[in-house]
Amino acid sequence: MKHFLALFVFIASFCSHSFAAEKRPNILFIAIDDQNDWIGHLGGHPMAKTPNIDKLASRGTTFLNAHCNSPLCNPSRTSLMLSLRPTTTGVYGLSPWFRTLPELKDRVALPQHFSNHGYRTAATGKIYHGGTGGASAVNGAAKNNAPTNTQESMTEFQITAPYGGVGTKPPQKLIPPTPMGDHPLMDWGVWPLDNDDTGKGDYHVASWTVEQIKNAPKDRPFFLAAGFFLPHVPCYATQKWFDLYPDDDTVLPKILEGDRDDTPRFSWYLHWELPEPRLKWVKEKNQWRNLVRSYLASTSFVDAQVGRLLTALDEAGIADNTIVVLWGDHGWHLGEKGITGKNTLWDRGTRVPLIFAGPGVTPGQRCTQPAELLDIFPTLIDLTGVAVREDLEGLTLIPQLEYAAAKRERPAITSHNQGNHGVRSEHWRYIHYADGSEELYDMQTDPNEWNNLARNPEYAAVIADHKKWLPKIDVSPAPYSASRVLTYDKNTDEAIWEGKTVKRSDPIPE
Ligand SMILES: [Ca+2]
Ligand SMILES: [Ca+2]
Repeated sequence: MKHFLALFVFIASFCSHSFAAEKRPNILFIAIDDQNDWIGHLGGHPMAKTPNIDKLASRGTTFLNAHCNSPLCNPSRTSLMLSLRPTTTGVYGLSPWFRTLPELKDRVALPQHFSNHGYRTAATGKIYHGGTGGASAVNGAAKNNAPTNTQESMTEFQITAPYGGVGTKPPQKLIPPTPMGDHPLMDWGVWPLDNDDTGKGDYHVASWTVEQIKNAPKDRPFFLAAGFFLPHVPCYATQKWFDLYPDDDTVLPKILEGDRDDTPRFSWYLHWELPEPRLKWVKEKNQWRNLVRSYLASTSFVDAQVGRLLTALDEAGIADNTIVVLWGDHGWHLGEKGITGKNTLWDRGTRVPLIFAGPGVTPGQRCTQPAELLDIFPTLIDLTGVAVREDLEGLTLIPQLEYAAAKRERPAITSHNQGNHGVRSEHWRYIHYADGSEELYDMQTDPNEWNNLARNPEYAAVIADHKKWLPKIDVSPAPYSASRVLTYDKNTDEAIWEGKTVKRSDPIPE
C-alpha cells in the first residue's frame, strides 16, 4: 500500500509538473544600459519623459529603492545573471568574463536555468557586458591576456542576434577632445541629423525582439531578453527626442558647490582616473547642458523602443501570460558630486529602475522597500514555478510584488571593488570605504546626499545598524581583473588604481 501510494504521488507530481510547464508564463527581460533614476515615475529628474516605462510601472510593481550590486556594467550584470555578489565572485572590473574563471565556468546562469526547465531562450543587444554573452565576451577578455580557449560548455542563450550598440556614428566626435585621452565613447549630441531613428542599434534590438514576440512558438514559454545600449555614452539621439527638453539651464540637475568637501578622499579613488569628464570640464567647455539633454533624449528614445515591445505583447495577445521585468544596470552622474559617469556608491550611481509586471504581480504598486538586482533571479523562479535554487544570494521579491509594504529586513548593498560598500535602507545611506572612512546620509531629509553625517556621534547607532550588513564575504579581485579595478593595502595605507599606486598627496585628477 505504502509503495502504491508513493508511486501514485510520483505519477501525480510528474503529471502536474509537466502540465505546469506548458502553462508557465513567458518572460520578457528588458535591460537598459547606464540608466539612472531619470525615469518619469522615479522622480530622479523632474523633466524626464518616459511614458512607456511609466505605463509598464502602473501595470505592475515598481521599486523606488532598487539598487545595482556594483556600479559598473560587467560586475553588475555578472552579479544579476548569477545572483552572486561581486564580493563573492571577485568580478569587479570590466574584465574578466566570468566564464574564464574555473569556479564559474559551468555555473548555471539565469537564462540557462530557464532553458533547463523548458523555456525557449533568446536574446539580443547588451545583456552581459559582452552582448548576449559567449564568444564575444571571451574575445573581450583576450585583451587582458585572459584565457580564450575555455571550450565553453555553456551556451548563454539558445538563440541570439548580433544587434545593438551605438548604430550609426558621426564621422567625427561632436564634442571637444575630452580629458584622459579623448576616449572615443565620450561623445553626445544630435545624431543622425535626418531624424531617422532606424539606424540606431537599439532600434534594431527592439525590431528583432518584436519579431520574436510575434513568431513565438506556442508549445513552450519563452525567456526573451532585449538589452538596450542607450543612454550609455556616446548618447546620440535625433532632434525630436531633444525637443522634449528645454534648451536652457532649467534642465540641469541640482548640485551643491563644495559638495565633496565632506566626502572622504577615498571616495575619489573609486573613480580616480576615468575618461568620463568631471563637472569642471563640462562647465568650462559649455557641454553640461548638452550632456544632460543628450542623456534625457536618449532615455526617451529607449523608452519608445520599450513601448514597441509592450505593444507587440498586446498585439500578440500574450501580455496576460508574460512577466515583464525591466532593469537598468547602474546609475550615472551628470554633474552631481562634481563628476559625470558611474563608479560611485551614492544613489545617483546605484539607483536604477526595476519593474515587474504580469501574472503574479500586483498592479499599480510603488514599493519603497530596498531591492537589489540580484533579486531578479530568485524572483523570476518564484513567479514561474521553475525549480528553486539554493545557491543564489538574492532574496525573492514575491512578498513585495504581492504587497508593496511587506517589510524586507535586508538593505540594498552595492560594492565597488573589495572593501567599498554602500548600504541603502529605506531611510539611510551608509558608505564604508576600504580605508575605514565613512559617509552617512538621511535620505528622507537629504535625498541629494549633500550632508555627510558620519562624523556626528548622534548617529553612531544608525551607523552600527547599517554596518552589520557589510558583506561577510569580501574577496580580492578574480584573476585577470582589469579596468576600473581598485585595491587597497592596509599595511601601507596605499590604494592601487588600475595597477598604479595612488599617494595620499596626489592631486585629485581633473
Ligand atoms: Ca552599464
Ligand atoms: Ca557634501
